[in-house]
Amino acid sequence: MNTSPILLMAPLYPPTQQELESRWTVRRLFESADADALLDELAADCRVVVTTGGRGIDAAAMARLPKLELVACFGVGVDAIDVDYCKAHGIAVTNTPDVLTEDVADLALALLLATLRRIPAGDRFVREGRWLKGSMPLTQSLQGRKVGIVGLGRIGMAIARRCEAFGTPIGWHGPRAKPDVSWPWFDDVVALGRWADVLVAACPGGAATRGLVSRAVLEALGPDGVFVNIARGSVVDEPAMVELLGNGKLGSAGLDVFDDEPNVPAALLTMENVVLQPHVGSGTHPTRTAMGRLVLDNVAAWMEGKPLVTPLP
Ligand code: 8YV
Repeated sequence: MNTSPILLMAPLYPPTQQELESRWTVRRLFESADADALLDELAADCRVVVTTGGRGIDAAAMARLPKLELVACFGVGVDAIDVDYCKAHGIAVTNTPDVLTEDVADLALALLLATLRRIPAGDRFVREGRWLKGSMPLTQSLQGRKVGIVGLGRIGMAIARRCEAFGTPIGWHGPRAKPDVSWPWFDDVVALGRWADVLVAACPGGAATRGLVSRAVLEALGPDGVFVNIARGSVVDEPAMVELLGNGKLGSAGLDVFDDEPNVPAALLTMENVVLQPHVGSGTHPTRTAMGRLVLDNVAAWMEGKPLVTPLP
């Protein structure tokens, strides 16, 4: 049995963390008063790091752990992990694909409908007794609107399937066309923004997609356009988005992710045309349980010298 201590970078879903800590020796970096000292102490024998999609781990920290062999991520997005460093140093990375796809896609549609139909505003309207004095102003509709999806991976596909059920035309952008997908592919995101009435970001984060939903894309989406982001805050030019939402050049937005979480640009907090969520796409008990199971199974596989369950290719 391998007794290598595990470095835990951030708190996990509590039942997952509890099981991790009951099965192996776990050191919590996030509670350590002296992170440098902990890294020094673990340098000689730490072979496994467990982290979250948000926290990740950078090259500087990994360089302090020369025996590192596995980074197990609680989350599908690995943009906060320096994967290039891992590749160069033979460190395996695992993530939690598939198990969160449907919940994240559900939240994308929930945000889309909540934004178009002003559901949080309607809720406030009832609670504050304003209905007793008159009707709520009418809203936009999803019907008859074209949905553009940026990133047609597992989550993007699940969003597209849901949109088909709503009867909306679908277009998409990704790095390359897919022969088995019949929805129109746009090689240019600005062209997709011009075509679409609603744009949903569902692509991975990281350097390759930073600012992909640019000012020009948002301007193309226009004053009646809706932007939904369940991907990463980094994929959109956030300052431009805030400015355009404020001056009416972009209609509205439903946002689950931000560039500097948990900090949200202050201007968004007072906008009526925005629906905000605290990065909860995968935040349901069943999905977090399944994500935790994958993390635990990957760590167990590594500890027992077996093939990893969900390694990055
Ligand atoms: C989580 C996520 O919020 O899977 C991802 O990439 O962004 C989310 O599921 C996060 O990783 C959990 O800490």
